[in-house]
Amino acid sequence: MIGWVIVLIATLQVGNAMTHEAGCFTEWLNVDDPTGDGDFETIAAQNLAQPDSVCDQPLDIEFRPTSQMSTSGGVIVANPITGFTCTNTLTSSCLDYEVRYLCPATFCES
Ligand SMILES: [Ca+2]
Repeated sequence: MIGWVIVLIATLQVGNAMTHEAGCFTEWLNVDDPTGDGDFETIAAQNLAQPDSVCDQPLDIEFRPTSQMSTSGGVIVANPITGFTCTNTLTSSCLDYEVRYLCPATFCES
């Protein structure tokens, strides 16, 4: 039984790796800063600032703070469908983040 579980996990990991190899990441993107309500790096905001800079259906999203500061506050939500948001709270503020998206190979070649 344990052997079957290991085989299944290995198969899923290989599948994900192959999917990623088929695409490419965009540049690191940063269209907002954390002043006001927070840092809102959404796909809609990005495409407004730079049309067609993000593919229609990203496969994945990565985000990182632009500074080396280790303490990060706010409430972070990130997904490849809408993008990234960090919302300031009464007690903790967001860092400035940048994001990039993994896009399908068809987008990379265009
Ligand atoms: Ca930002």
